[in-house]
Amino acid sequence: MIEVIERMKRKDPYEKEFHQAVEEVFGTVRPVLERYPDYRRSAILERLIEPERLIQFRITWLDDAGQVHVNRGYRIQMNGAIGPYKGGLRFHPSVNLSILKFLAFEQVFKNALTTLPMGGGKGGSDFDPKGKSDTEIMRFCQAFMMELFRHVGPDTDVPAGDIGVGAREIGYLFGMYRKLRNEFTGVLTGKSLGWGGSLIRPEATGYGNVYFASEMLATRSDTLAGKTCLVSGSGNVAQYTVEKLIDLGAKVVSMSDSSGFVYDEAGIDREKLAFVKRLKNVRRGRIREYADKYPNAVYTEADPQLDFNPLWDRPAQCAFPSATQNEISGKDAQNLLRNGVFLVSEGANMPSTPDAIDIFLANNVLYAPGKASNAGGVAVSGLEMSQNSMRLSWPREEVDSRLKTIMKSIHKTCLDAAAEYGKPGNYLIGANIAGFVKVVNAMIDQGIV
Ligand code: NDP
Ligand code: 2IT
Repeated sequence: MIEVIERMKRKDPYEKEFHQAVEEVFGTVRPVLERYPDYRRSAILERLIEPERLIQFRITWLDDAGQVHVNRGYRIQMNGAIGPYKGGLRFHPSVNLSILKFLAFEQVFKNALTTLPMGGGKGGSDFDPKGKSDTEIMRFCQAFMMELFRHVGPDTDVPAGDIGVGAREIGYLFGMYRKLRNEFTGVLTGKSLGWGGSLIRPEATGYGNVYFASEMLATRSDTLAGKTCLVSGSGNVAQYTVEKLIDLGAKVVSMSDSSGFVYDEAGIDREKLAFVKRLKNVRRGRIREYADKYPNAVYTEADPQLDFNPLWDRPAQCAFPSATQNEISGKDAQNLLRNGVFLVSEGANMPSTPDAIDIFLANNVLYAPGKASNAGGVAVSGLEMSQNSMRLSWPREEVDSRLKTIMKSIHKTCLDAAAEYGKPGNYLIGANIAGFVKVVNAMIDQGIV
């Protein structure tokens, strides 16, 4: 185990996020390796950290002023043992191989937990959508798909959204795929409703995370009603997390973007959330405008000099990080505890640093790792694939009820695996072990490939 990790670090020394994700999973599966010595003979760890296929390509596109730009595009087909590769595309200037490999690695275990037949993949580009016109976004998406189309397909690899990729981008990507292949198939999920999308897909990650948090609270005979909640981010995941928290009677007091955060002590109600949705999804503005519109809210600009985020230093009981990786440091975790937070349910992928996780676990916090709590998004993507294959669409209630059932099942799977391995209540260990065992057994069944 240690040798595998050291070799990985020597080979790709700059892939810090990937190392972090691998160490988090491998740090918890030692008892499984001890129970099944066959896993070692099959070089399972080495195989899990080596992508089955890694595609990197040049994207050349023209801006509105006639200037040509070059970006890097990627698709990582990490592990296909239990189904076609499945996972989002991220468009953000920070995108690099390390970030996409960490996301693809997490996706493998997350998808296994959903109970649906999906392997793990991830992709994206270092393209920055901020400030780009709609036609520039379209041209970029088309240029991206002009290369990606030869590597994906409904039975091969099915991308979806992630940071910077929402319904608009999926539309442009799909249009180019359909043109190049001359076929209308479920090659992408997160499509619009009128042409193959699933009801509840936009809501699924946020709703699913809140369903998961409700399940965790139920183990302590508690509910979300009346709880004060901190939410970070103001994109897809954050918006629908806030929506479901409001539905269940919780009070949400914060949202953020990369420029700063708003703290609204009175609570973000439905009307204020509708404002945020318009601001972010239509006008594509900044969260600071919330405080202009609702002057009782306080806006705090992000300060890169600080080693903590003041958003996590406000009185609350529950926290739902829903922006990006490593957004909760050890110091933030201490602040959360001091402020009364006893539940942290991750909407983002790997938002808590290893130090923060250690602090949560040492203090009996109900801590849900993203690969369990944010799996609702990809789960409903899986349901979108099923509907596309059957050429029909399920009503809203049906998809929502399936999402709830899946989140409950993931919750139970985590608790059962944690208990089986002597760590009752530890969702991190439960999620890692359950996902790992499922994928590894499929790999072993399929031989040395
Ligand atoms: P969006 O692009 O819709 O929203 C992202 C939000 O996070 C924005 O408010 C953005 O602010 C903020 N953000 C992004 N990067 C940073 C950063 N480096 N520092 C501070 N804030 C940042 O993405 P999603 O809501 O889809 O994704 C949010 C998280 O959830 C990601 O970790 C993603 O991997 C994860 N996730 C998403 C799923 C989905 O179905 N969409 C499923 C499961 C997990 P700004 O606009 O200023 O960049
Ligand atoms: O991180 C994730 O699970 C996603 N971005 C959603 C992936 C998907 O295929 O719906």
